[in-house]
Amino acid sequence: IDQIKGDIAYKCVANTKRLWRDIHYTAQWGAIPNSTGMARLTLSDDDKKVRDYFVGEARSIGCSVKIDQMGNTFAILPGYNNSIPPIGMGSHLDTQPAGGRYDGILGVLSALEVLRTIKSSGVKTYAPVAAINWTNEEGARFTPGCSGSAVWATHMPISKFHSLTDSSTNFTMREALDRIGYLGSIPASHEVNRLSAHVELHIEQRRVLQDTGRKIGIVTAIQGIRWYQISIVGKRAHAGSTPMAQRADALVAAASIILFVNKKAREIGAVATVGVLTLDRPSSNTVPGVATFSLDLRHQSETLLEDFESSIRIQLDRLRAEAVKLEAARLELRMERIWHSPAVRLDDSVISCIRKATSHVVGDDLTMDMISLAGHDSALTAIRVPTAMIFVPSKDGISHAPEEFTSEEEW
Ligand code: HGY
Ligand code: MN
Ligand code: MN
Ligand code: MN
Repeated sequence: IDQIKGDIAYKCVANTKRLWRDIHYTAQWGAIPNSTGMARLTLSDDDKKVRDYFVGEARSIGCSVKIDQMGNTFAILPGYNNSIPPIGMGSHLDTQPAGGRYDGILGVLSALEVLRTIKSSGVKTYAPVAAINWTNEEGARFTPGCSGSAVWATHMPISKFHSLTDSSTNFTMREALDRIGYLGSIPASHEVNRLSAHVELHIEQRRVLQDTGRKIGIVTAIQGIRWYQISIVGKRAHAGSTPMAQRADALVAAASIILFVNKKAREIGAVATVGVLTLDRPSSNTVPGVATFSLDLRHQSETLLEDFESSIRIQLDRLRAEAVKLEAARLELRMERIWHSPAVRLDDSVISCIRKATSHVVGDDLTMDMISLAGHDSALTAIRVPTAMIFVPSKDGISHAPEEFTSEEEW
């Protein structure tokens, strides 16, 4: 950063016009028609196209490109001393099923723009610098998310993710990677894939910067996330001839858990979301027999999340006990934790680099420290290397929706 502060920063005013063009040019791959929304699910044909664009642009400025077994893609611009692991600037190019044009995408494309700018400024960095696309951050098509960064960080084994199956295509993640040509040979967590540090530029996905009139958020921590799959097996029955007292209605049981979790989250200051709920062969005139739903819990304290999880398990026990009293006497409830992105404090040395650079570029009065309430690949890279994040404002705090917007001025 001293070097960047010293000379690159003066010469390296990124070309935001080119970055803006990249954002809107690449949006063609996965755009939701007649909206600014994106539906570029991981490892889809659209994801392949944007990956190929990223790789092509990186190679055109002299980067070497490495792809590992999770499809994580590292575009590396050599420095003076290439025996040092690269300084990584990463995020993700996959989107939610109805997401926006900036979540993750801005981070990868601005990293590419940094490489282009360093290259065209004629300055050589001491260590190599890499722009990184982490595979499947969103976890919409293959669940859970942050797959690429979790395996890279040795937080979870590759087997956990390669075997995930996409129910709509029946592809495993491994097959989907291979199908689009991004099943690399390098083990993700291998030494050859190491980084010296990781910085991620991301949209804030809240409205604190907007409301306080600041331009840059210096992220000091990321709250913890836990994902669960809850399945309830009751008893399919006729909607007309089954007395209420004899029902083991899986959907009613699910509803009572969802309301319990929502109430508890409000009481303890956590956030809880049920975003997916499916019934087994639903029918208007049949009592639901099987209900399965997702559960996303988040808070800055791992202890509080642990207690929250225990309280839900106790609630499931209560429901089981009540069901025994029902003449139907059958309600199986299962709660499986399928994802854990630990609450992390980010790295002070990387944070101070960002602070130096941002105070130089925008001035201290336009920056502020903040905690990320959204999850990011950086929560995983922080397990393995010094990591920190930079936030830019989100218009009205909207994200994971087509209306997501961040203006060019704010990059
Ligand atoms: O879920 C998250 O917080 C991230 O935006 N995928
Ligand atoms: Mn993101
Ligand atoms: Mn997201
Ligand atoms: Mn009938």
